[in-house]
Amino acid sequence: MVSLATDYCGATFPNPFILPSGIAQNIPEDHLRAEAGGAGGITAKSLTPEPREGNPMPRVIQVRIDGKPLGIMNSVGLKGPGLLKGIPLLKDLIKRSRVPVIVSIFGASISDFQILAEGMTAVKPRILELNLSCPNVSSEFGEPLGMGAKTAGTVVAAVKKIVGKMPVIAKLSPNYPGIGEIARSCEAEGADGIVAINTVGPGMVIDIRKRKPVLGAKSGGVSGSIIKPVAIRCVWDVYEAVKIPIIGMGGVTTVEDAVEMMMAGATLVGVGSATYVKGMTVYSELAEGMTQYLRENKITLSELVGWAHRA
Ligand code: RRO
Repeated sequence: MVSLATDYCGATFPNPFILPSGIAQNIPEDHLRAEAGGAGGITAKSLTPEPREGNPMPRVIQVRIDGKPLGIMNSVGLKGPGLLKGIPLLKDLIKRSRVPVIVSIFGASISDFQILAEGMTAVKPRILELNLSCPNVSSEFGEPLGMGAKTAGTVVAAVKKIVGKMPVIAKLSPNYPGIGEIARSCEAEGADGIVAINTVGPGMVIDIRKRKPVLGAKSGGVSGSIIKPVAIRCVWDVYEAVKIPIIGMGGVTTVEDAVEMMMAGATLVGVGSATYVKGMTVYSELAEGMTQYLRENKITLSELVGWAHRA
């Protein structure tokens, strides 16, 4: 019998298709809509130490190329309730969700991550994601934190010291040539998994009638179908570099995309931008399609993971 159940960092996901961080905004309502649509797991929007208003509107736009809707751009700017208000909301989300919840945190400095990690010892998520790669805000050093291998590893080590046995995974950026090297430094400092990739860019779209950029913040992270080849290559590189399991994401819309992502090395597959095009039921659609694919090809999900590396 075909099974889609997937173990990742000690948690069992009923299927490998999960909501990435940042797609759902309000905790818990928006997140639970993904579960209702069939998501096998949910990642909460990255939490920051202080509340944040986010960037000027519009923050999320569709990218059309040759008239076709091939991508999304966002410059949300980490809108969110901050740590104090976020803790009870996340506890409520974990209590109400029937699938594993991954909680995500973002800091602009090592000390921010330490403060957030302290808070997470009260929330007790199954898995803690460190967002080391938001393209829309800069660290105290003026660049996205985690761009360098050394910084990424230092953050992982600092957080692991605080959260003990809680599995910690690092979300990495494609906007740097050495994603494998960064993943390796995270693994060396105790990371239990890698998430690849965050959005590409930042990019920009200009409205030629208004003669100005469309996004309120002018530029933003690019996601959706147009970034899939970059995501596949990054997941490939990470798989070659580390032994810890990978959550692969970036442009997955169809079962074929998901199979490709798993063959590159992903154990779980994040599906985000596709929800803007297909709605939240994209998760159950993918689960049904994957069941059929596995049956027709007489293979298991775990055999798919990294297949292209062994071919
Ligand atoms: O909130 C955002 O603008 C954002 C985040 Br935290 C991120 O990690 N990736 C992204 O594209 N946008």
